[in-house]
Amino acid sequence: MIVYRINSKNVQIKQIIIKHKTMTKELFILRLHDIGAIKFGEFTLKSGHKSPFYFDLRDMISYPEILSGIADLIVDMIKDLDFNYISGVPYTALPIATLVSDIMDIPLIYMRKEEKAYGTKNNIIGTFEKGSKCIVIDDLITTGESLMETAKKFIAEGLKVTDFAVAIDRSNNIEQKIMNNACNLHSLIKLDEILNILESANRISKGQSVNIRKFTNSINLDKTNEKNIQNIITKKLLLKIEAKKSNLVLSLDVDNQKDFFKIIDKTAKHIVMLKTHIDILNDFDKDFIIKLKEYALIHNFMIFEDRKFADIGNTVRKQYRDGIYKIKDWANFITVHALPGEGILQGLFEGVENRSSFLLAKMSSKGNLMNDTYTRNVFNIGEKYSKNVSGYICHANSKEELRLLKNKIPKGQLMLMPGVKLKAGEDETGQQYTTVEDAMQGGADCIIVGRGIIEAEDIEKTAIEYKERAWKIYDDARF
Ligand code: BMP
Repeated sequence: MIVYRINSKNVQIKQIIIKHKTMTKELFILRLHDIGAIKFGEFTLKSGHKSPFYFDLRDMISYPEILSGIADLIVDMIKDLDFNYISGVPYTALPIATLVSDIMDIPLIYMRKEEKAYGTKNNIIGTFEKGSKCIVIDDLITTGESLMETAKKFIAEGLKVTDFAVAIDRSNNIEQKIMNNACNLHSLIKLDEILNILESANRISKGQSVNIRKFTNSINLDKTNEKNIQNIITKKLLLKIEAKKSNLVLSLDVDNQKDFFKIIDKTAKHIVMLKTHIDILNDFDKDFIIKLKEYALIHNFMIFEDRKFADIGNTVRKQYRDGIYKIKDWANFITVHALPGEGILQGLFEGVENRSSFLLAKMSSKGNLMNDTYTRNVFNIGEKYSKNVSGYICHANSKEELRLLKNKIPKGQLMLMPGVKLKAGEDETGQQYTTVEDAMQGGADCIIVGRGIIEAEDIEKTAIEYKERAWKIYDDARF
């Protein structure tokens, strides 16, 4: 069979000859079952769940007609997409990608499995031009995490990854929805189709396929219904997000109480949290806290003091409890730098009930020193102290980069994004702004907005606009 493909970069028409064209999806599945690449029984997954089925496509390479057949089917699926390089995730998908590259006459590159430090160039095998587009092929997708991990490495080497092609998608559509926000996922065969094919061919019974469907549904439910969340303050926040249909955190950085409460009057109904920098206020007094707590109660929002603690445990313990602000007494959440190590969380939360924090994982200020390793270490500390850490403050300049961060966040913890405005840009001291859409499509649970709202001509109308634009994406992305 001959198909034609227009390569947008070189504006040339390529003739692609699919040699075999004898492979169909149905035959592919039956052959995988024949060779034991699809198994039924009881298998323990990495997550600890007991699965009634298991896929392992590694042995496919010993069956040339299956391997070249799947390559043909993938070519058929991706022939109209725009990319300059083809890559496969080692090891299983690499031979498939090699055949696809050969059929389409598009260069192959791949990422080393044993990675070197990012940015040294040598992580990618093959030659390529920076800024070009690469499609990544994988044999199986379950959570999408490993594909996103691969994409991140390609992006770090200067390539664009906008499409993934996978042979078997066992994610029951859940992860596709997640991935689609950052990259397009093209799945050749979904779990449902596999079950239908095997059932029609009497390879599995109706009962077996019902059990498998129940199993995948229960796993997906388990992932999304917050069962993982042990931190009760996080649960409270999530309930308020639902109740108020708002992901909006207002950053109320003004220097006097009059302006402060004037702005709250206009926005309280629309926000899920109010973020303070208490030390900005010139006229702070005890009554301020009493009034603030009343507002929070009446309008059902939480209070979040953006203190950014960053000292040794013994010092932050006092800073949190004492001084004129006595932050522990009124702020549901605080922000904390994990830089000093885990002692900071021990000092802050020892003996403290009903309080939680967000760790700064990737700041919005240009040139900040939080590199990938730092961010990863922050997630590790946060995961260990999840009783007192509700999530992370993360910023990225695009939804793709943000999605990569989101995928690293430990289960049950949230991602809050500052540096958000209706339009992307930068202020005069390097604060970077990303749009509401990018923030939410990148997976933010809440957006933190300050000047975008408090400096607006019509504060209430603007707060509603931020709230509605964010909520629409959050709500649509749910299952
Ligand atoms: P604005 O939307 O006006 O730029 O305000 C953002 C708020 O979020 C500020 O209070 C700032 O201190 C805070 N913030 C941030 O901008 N970037 C970060 O990385 C972390 C923050 O807490």
